[in-house]
Amino acid sequence: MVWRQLSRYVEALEESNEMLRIVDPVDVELEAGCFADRLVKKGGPALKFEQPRLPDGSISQFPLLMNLFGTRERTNRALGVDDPREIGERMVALMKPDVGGILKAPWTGIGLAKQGMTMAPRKVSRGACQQVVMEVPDVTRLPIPKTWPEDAGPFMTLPLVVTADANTGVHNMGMYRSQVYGPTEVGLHWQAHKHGADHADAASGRMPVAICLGGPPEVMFSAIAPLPNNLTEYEFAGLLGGRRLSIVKCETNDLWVPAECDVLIEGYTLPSETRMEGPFGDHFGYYSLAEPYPVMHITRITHRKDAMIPMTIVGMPPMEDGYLGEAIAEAFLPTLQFQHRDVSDLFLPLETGFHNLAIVASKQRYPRQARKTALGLLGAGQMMFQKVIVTVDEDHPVKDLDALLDALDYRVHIPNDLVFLRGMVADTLAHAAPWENIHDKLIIDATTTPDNDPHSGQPPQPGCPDSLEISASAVSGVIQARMLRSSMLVVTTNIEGGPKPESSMEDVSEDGAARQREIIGGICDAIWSLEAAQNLRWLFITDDDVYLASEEWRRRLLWQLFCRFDVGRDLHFDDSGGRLAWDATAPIPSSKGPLPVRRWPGVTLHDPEVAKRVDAWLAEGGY
Ligand SMILES: Cc1cc2nc3c(=O)[nH]c(=O)nc-3n(C[C@H](O)[C@H](O)[C@H](O)COP(=O)(O)O)c2cc1C
Ligand SMILES: [Mn+2]
Repeated sequence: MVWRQLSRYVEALEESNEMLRIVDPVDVELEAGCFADRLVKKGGPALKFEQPRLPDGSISQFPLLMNLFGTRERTNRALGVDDPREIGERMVALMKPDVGGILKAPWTGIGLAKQGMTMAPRKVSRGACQQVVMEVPDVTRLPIPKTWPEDAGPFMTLPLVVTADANTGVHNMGMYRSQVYGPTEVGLHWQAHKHGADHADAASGRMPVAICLGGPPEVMFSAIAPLPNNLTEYEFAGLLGGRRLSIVKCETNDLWVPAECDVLIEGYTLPSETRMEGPFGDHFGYYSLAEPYPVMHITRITHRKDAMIPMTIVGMPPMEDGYLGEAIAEAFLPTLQFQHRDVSDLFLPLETGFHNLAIVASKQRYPRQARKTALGLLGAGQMMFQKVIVTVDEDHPVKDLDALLDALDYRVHIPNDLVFLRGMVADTLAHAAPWENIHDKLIIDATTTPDNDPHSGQPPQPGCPDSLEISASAVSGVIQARMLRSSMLVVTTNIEGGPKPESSMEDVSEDGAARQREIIGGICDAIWSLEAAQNLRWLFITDDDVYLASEEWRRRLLWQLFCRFDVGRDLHFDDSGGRLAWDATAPIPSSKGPLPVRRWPGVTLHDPEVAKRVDAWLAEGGY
């Protein structure tokens, strides 16, 4: 299925009752995002706000769409596949044509050649995105949500940002959120590792930029796809849509953009001009820190006659971008396997924000093969951002959390099976990292040790009695304790003066941080000295904003454990080296500890008044 235009996909959703149309005015500031968040958490329909109300009280002429990709099924539908792996398989077929087969039966190569030809974009002289010219360009007339109370302003959250390499002219289209500063100024949040940043670094003068909004789903998906350097987003969109992508030239600069987009915003950046961008409630469920980013000056805005504006809300998972991310991981698995042949499967749980945990099933024919696989992946494109990789056996069901805990319980010998990589590339959003863009990484080898490995043949490791849960609960400072497996205990605590979810902590407190280290050290020692804890190998400690007996506790715990800890700073061993404590309590900012803690952001939480209004509205409508 090829959509070619956003409106066709929207109509299809309406026809299958997957689009909730809201005809009452809804504020783009906080309300629309809250609606979207509530519905995506329930696996609900996509949303069309027909009367988005702008901050000045007026109604935007453009409908606002949210949650277009808000479930796994909807994402697949948008991509026209039953399983995103089909996309990767198409790519692999192009990377490695079955030459033998084609020689024997040449006609089998025709489909392939056709596919290859769909990839070259087609230049057209008129684009639907240029049907209507906004006389005075003013981006604030578009329904652009502010999604969280502490956000620095409205942000375009599904923008397709087009730039070109100054030397080669090769175009790039990346999704980089764009903060609206005023009618003709927006901030461009391309992180240092991304192609847009690469173009900006290489540009010597004014650099042309275009932001497209809307357009066919296949084009939107291309902008987030982690493509290799030699495949452009326009080519990939052609491959996805099964048809050459039409592109049209901007009026006020030389960039070419997808002709079928809904809105086209043209402009430029100036070398070395930056402005603070953020804070912004981001997809780890935390506000990302304000940092300087380039400013785009808008020279022209045009749109389709029937333009609709899709946006998203990111925040505490599960969110829409989680489904997009899962589809990306699945779509790119076949190409990853093409280059990394030992990988049999891969899973990036959306609860951990995709970059904090990867579960990698690997061949292990020879000793330490899985570790080699993990190292290879850390050098593969955006897999570079992973904080923790757990390697598991080739046939391990990577999506099964119980199976993961079993593997950690049975197969990991703490002294032998943890590999630390010091001072590596971090995701810009990794707020727990001690420095921007830099952190340590951890590979946990939870594969079966092959016979020809000196560590093989060790007897099964004994566990702890269930009574540990009770004795650990009695330890001073522990609020709740729960055993995950016989070698694994999680406890919650409340660090006095520590960061709380509702607010961010800006200022360094060396005393507070030292006290926190003492409290954590005290809890570890007290638990490790319990009679029942002799065979405890994993001790997870986190804040008490997870309730370990709630229904959702496992998803929530996964999120807390992986988003609140830093490998270099927060892992501690007992004296024997056989027991590990994993401190995932939100840390107090400090610069003098073993490793710094930068300012610690608050968690994305809705304004209570807004949430009450939205919940009442949804309840009335039966949602
Ligand atoms: C909803 C959404 C928002 C995103 N926002 C940003 C962003 O603000 N900055 C960024 O660098 N990447 C962001 N990304 C990830 C990039 O789009 C992604 O890494 C993409 O592959 C980058 O393309 P590039 O390799 O051409 O730079 C976002 C992804 C999604 C799905
Ligand atoms: Mn790119």
